[in-house]
This record gives sequence, structure tokens and C-alpha cells, in this order.
Amino acid sequence: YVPDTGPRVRVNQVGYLPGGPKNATVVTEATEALPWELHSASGAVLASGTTTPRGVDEASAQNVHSVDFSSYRTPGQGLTLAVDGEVSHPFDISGTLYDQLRSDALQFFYIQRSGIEIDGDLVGEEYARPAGHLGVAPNQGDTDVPCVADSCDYRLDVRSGWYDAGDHGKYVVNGGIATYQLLSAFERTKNAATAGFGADLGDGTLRLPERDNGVPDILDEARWELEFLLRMQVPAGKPLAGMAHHKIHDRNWTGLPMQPEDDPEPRELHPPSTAATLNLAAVAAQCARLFAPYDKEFAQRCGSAAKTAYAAAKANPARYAPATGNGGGPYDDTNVTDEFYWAAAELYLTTGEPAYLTDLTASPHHTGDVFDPRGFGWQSVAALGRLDLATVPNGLPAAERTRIRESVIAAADSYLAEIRRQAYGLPMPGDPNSYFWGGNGAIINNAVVLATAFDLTGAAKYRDGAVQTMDYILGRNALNISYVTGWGEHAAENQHSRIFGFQLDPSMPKPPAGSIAGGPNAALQDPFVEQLLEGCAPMFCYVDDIASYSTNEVAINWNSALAWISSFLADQGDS
Ligand code: 9MR
Repeated sequence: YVPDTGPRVRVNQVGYLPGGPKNATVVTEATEALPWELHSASGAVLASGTTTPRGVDEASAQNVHSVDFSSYRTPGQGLTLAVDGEVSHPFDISGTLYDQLRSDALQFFYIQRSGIEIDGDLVGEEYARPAGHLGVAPNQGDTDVPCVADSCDYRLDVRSGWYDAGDHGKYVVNGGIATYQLLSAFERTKNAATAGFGADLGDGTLRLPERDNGVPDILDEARWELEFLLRMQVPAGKPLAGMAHHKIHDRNWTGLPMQPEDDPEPRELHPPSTAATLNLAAVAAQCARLFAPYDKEFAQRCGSAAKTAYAAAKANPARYAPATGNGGGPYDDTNVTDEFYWAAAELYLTTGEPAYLTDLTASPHHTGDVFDPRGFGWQSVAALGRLDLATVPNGLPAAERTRIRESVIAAADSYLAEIRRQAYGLPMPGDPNSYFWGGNGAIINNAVVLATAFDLTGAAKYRDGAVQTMDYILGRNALNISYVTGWGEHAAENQHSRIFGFQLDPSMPKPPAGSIAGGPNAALQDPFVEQLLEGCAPMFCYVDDIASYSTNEVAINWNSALAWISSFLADQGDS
């Protein structure tokens, strides 16, 4: 199977910031430098130069050249780059490129909501649907869900939250990291000296039922999940009180497409896990400090849930969710030292209490290297604690703060070095291990570290690294595809989702603009790509087909990364 990858000149199809780096990659057999020309929409030559031959790129197995046209800074629309007889997809140069992407990426969460009617007046009639999983037939409802283990013979009301991805499951560890990233995108605008240029995450900025309620909309959206996470906590008086149930999902997998309100499967609450409990502790602690100015009662509810959860996890430090099961994903994790570190960090940042500081400093992650070359994610969360300790005001001694900040900057330097090595400008090594399930989310998370280094230092090279990372996501890649629906001339639009079933049933919607696909996965973990893509070079191990859940699903934790970075980049404007 050889996909049509269009013109051999690969650009960020969305575009480039006027003052930012402007790089392209050209696929060619040529070994000598080639002339390039930047063209206006009407064909005028705006700039020209010669390419830099880069040899064979490891991840794509392509012979490639790079083009750097950073010195051209004039805003324009519909520009193209011409090299070697080929003309790139069109792109813009503009300081406002990422403003709308910030809101599209965030708007995705509203459309993923469970337990509430989706209002077509807010997001378009094609996305309108009745509330899912409130117990209205044929749904069996999240309002009264039986726990399926011997240890828990009760039922809980665990309505609300977001559907995790293309399925109708709701998983605390993944809900936790996604909520963290929305809260962190908001918290950044309060703390970063480099934030605020056009920053707008306030009230009335999103199309939500809660808009104009005096609370920033991004917090309103996060709260829809926070309320779910709080409901997943085992109530007082029950066994393992204070811990969080790991997940709730269907007893059996359903087929595609399937709107949430049509799901007839029994819903099942799975037993508590230490990882889920610590995720709840961390995110509820963040909630407590960020909601305090807007809703004291809710902030206190979060704060008390965070403390109870943390204590329960300490009393039950090794309850692991199984790696097997049916009807939902496992989100299994048998190393929770990083979750302990993250939770202690968030609780310390919120409360300043010495007990959390003691636990934090005793953690192996406090001084260890928490920044993986292949990014952080739901299974490895130590980086979240480190990033927040570096950016959220706290009472650590100055030398400690310096050490923590330097660790973020050192990680960013290593990602920059990788970007320079990669002809497609990625902050990840080029071997197959970088191309895993959900790798697009992890790639963007490395850009989040780069962006944080920019916030800490003001050094443009870090911001430029974040921009180059988005070049890869938005089209400067071997498949010449933007992985974000609606963004770029040739973009993913058939992501695996029961809700966005257009490819199977044209009466259903496509994924909304701003939905990011999981991305190339060299391990080929679904039957569709196992057959279709056998032997693929890592960057080619992706297909824009609804059948491929291991390369082309939507998910809240990847969209939260996209929301964070587009919020950061929207702040950069013309600079
Ligand atoms: O994103 C998850 C990825 O890291 C795992 O390797 C994969 C297999 O366990 O599961 C992914 O998460 C899926 C979850 O299990 C169920 N809902 C859809 C998620 C995205 O594909």
C-alpha cells in the first residue's frame, strides 16, 4: 500500500508565525543543493535560496533536503514553496494562526461530554445529540453503576465527564492528565511573564452552556470532568474509602458508529487503583487553587477530596489495575512512584503543608531525570509535577527552584538537539520506538516542555522549537498530512470514533475541526493496519481510516496537549 502523499515539498500547511522559524522538508533523490522559491498566492517570487541536503531520514527512509526561509517575515495568505519542480500545499504567514486552533482544540471537549445534551446552537447541528448515559433507554446509565469486583458490592452515580476517545469509556488516569493540561493552560496565563499577548482563555471565549457565568470557560470545561473524577472517589464508610475507582465503561465493546445515547451495554464500575487515586489527588489539588477565586465551595470540595485521596493512596500504595479486560481500555500501570511525586507536588503547591514537602523531597523523582526523550503521558506523569514546581509560585528555597527550573531547561536543550538532528524537525529520536500509540500527544508534550523553557527564560530558541514541533503535526511530515481535522489543505478527517462516524454512515458527523489523531504507530496494533501497513517505515505507519484505532483515534489526552500548545502559540502573535 503506497498512499498518495501529494507534492514532495512538505510545509506546515497551517502556516508560520511572522517572527518564527520557517522550515520545510523536500523529498528528492537529488544529492546536491537545489534552488527554492517562495511564491505569493498570485505567483510572485517573494524569496529564494538553496536547500540543504540531509541524506536519508531514519524515521521515513526518505532522502530529504531542508529549506529554511525564516528571514522572510511579511504576513501573507496562500503562499507556496516551489522546489525541484514541485509546489507545496498553500500556507499563511500570520501572527494569529493559532488563536482559532486554541478554541477549536478546547471546543472538542464539549462535544465529547457525557451526561449532557450537546447543543447544536453552540457547535453546529451536526454535533447536536441528546445526553448520553443518563439511564434513558436503551442506555443503562452512569447514574447508578454497579461495581464489578468482590471488594465493592455497591453502586455509584458517576455521571458527567468526557468520553475518553472513540469509545464511550471514562478512565480516571486519562481524564486526570487531560484535565491537568486544561487547568495548566489556564494557570500558565496567570504565572508566565511571556503569557498574555492576546491570551484569551476567559469567560465567553468558548461555545459552552456555561459561557458568561463569570468563570473562565476553560475552567468550566475542566469542571465537567472534575465533577466526574470526584464522583469516582469511594464514599466514606465503604471499603477503600477515599480511593478512586479506576474506570467505568461498557461490559462489552460496541461497534461503530454508535451515538452515546444509543449504547445498550451494561455499564460497569471497576475497582479502585492507586494510580487513579493519585491522579484524582493531583488534579483535585490543582482544582482547589485555581477555582478558589471563582467558587470557594467547589475549591474546598476539591481540596478535601485531594487530601483524602492522597492519604488513601498512601494506605494502599500498590493496587494496580489489570492489563486485561473487555469493553474498554486497561490504562494499566504498575509503577506509581511518578504518580506519588506528581500528587505530592500539586498538594504542596496548593497547601504549602510540610508533610507534602517531606514526601515530595523523599521521592526518587525529585532529583531524578523526569523528562523522557519520548515525552510524558498518562503512564508517566513525573514531568507534570516538575513543570508545575518550576512555574507555579511556591515556598521552595531559591536554590531548589533554580535546580528545578534548570532541569526543565536542560530537557528543552535535549529536545532542541533532537529537532536539529531530525530532517522533519521532531523533538523525538527517529527510531521506531518514538512512533507508538498516541505518539502525536507525546510529541506535543515535548513541545510543552520547550514552551515552558521559553516561559522561564524568554530565549526565542525554545519557542522556535515548539513551533517546529507543530510543523510536523500540521503537515511537515512524510505523509504530507495535518493530523488536526480542519487545519491544513490535507488533514485527517476519518478518525476512529463512535460519535464521528461519517466514513461509515454519512448521516453522522466528521470529527470537529481541532480533533487530533493519535498518529503513526510502528507497532501496528489494530487488524486494519496490521494488514495494510506491514513493513512500514515508522513515519508512514498511519492511515486516515476510521477502522484504525491504534493510529487514528481521537482522545482527550492528545487534544489537551494540542489545546495547551496552541494556547501558548496563540500568545506569541507577531513576535
Ligand atoms: O492511549 C492509550 C495507549 O497509550 C495504549 O497503548 C493503548 C492500549 O492500551 O490504549 C490507549 O488508550 C485507549 C484506551 O485504552 C481506550 N480508549 C481509547 C484510547 C485511545 O486509543
